[in-house]
Amino acid sequence: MRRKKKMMKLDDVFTQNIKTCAIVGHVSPDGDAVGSTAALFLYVRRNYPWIDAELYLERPKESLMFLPGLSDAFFETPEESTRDLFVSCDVSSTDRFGVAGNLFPLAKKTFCIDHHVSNPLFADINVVDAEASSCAEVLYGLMDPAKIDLDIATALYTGLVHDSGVFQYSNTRGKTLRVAADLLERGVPASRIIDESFNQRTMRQSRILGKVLQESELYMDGKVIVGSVTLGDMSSFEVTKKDLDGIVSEMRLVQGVLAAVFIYETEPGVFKVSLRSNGDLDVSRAAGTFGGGGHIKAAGCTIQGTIPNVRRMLLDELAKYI
Ligand SMILES: [Mn+2]
Repeated sequence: MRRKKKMMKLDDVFTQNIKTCAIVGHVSPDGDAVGSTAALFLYVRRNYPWIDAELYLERPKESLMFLPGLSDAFFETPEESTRDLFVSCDVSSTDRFGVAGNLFPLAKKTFCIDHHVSNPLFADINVVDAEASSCAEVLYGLMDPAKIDLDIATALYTGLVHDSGVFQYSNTRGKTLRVAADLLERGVPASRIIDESFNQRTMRQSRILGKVLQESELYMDGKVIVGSVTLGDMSSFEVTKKDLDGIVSEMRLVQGVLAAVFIYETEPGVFKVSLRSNGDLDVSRAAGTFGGGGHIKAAGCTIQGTIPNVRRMLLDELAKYI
């Protein structure tokens, strides 16, 4: 007789043997990385009081700093020492840990909670659901519903909202909405989270968005849109790379576009590329060719060169799938 395998829960991992735990999100943390790590951090602190839990993130953008738990987070690289457990949320590979990657090889046990299709299952315990909208959605499934308080619900809801584009991207499934409904019923201030952490832009962010949209160009009979920002642009618009979030999603909305490519310079001659797709085109394949990764419809990579040759390399790669 085959016994039904019991679903793994956080209670199975955070046992009495775990005394120290580092929780880590990905580089340039977005709403899902910040929301899911903050939710897990609070959950561990409040439910496993014998565990010394630490949250490590690169400093999130200001609009996410309202999240409960962040006032106790560390934004700098810790001294190397062993933790009983190292947990990553929303991190697709071991080179994307952000400030506390140095703790990963030293940890006694590692635990990966994620939803990236490209995740190679790098930890001792891996819970990776590529169908989930967000890491927050995966994490919710691991939690005991009775232990989700309003702060934890707020952090989870923020992760859901950001990675699903307020439940509009195609990664939004029935389960995403059922999780959101449950969190809403727990009293999460949903419209405030959506407006203040997702929809609103500073004037500078609006202006750089306008510049990119104004100057972006169509290729391959209008199937690919490409836009870019140099370090020079960033300094003249007085913005940092955190202010460029959401630009590629706006580019994607142009009619007829199958793929949007947004190229921005992070240091002289080094370009981060954000890719978005409409329809079935798999941009994580294109990103993977250049050593990056992500999801089918949202991926990224880093390429060295100049804007014209980075653009050419990406267009040549995308032409193989279009
Ligand atoms: Mn995510």
